[in-house]
Amino acid sequence: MKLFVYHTPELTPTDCLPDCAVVVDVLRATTTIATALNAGAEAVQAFKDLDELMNKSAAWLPEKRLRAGERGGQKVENCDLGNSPLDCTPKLVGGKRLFISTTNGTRALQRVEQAPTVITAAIVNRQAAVNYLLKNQPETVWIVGSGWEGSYSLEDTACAGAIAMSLLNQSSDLVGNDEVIAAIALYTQWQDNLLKMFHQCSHGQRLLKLDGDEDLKYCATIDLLDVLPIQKEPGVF
Ligand code: 3SL
Repeated sequence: MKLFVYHTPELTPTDCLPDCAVVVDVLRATTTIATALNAGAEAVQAFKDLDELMNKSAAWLPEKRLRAGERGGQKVENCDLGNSPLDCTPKLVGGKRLFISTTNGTRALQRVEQAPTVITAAIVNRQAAVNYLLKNQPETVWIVGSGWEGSYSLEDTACAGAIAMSLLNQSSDLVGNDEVIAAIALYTQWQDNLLKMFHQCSHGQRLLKLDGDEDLKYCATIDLLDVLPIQKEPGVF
């Protein structure tokens, strides 16, 4: 396995794709996706574009769908939900398809959706992602952080480091770019206090201003969920 970390979707090569892409948006899209599937959602379907989300989801019975829309950290008008993973309870999402569009996470998903395998990871399901990679041994793996509107997000790279560190314990021969080593160094520095990191990083601060304290706590809980979102068709997990 050769592992590459890219801090943002914009930094990924444009002339190739990996055998497996791991998309990370710790705050909060990939945490929400894992939580919704763990709570029994029938599927999660991700859209970069809100109008497309509205059009596609209109074909579903209202009682079988939920529309989750977030822009700038806030719920989009006319959607049932924003992007808080804590809203994804079994009672609310069980048996339903979650149609979701977020500022950065769903854009990152779209960037790599043509890769043969696409999975999503966050701190809450880090071990499930590691287990999948160890079991399936894809030749090339990209971990792609979602960032914020094209710029770097500390928490996504820390999650990439959490995954890479666990993989590196099994094989010393997997480093594909220097970002892997940097991500591991970042995670090593903060692993005992991810919540403190989330309180300091720019998107964490943005969410705190929007009363996101409980979301940050939840998103910082390592290996909470044994669930792995795997793309079944472009955008659908
Ligand atoms: O940018 C995104 O995709 C979101 O996860 C941002 S937020 O955490 O919902 O504000």
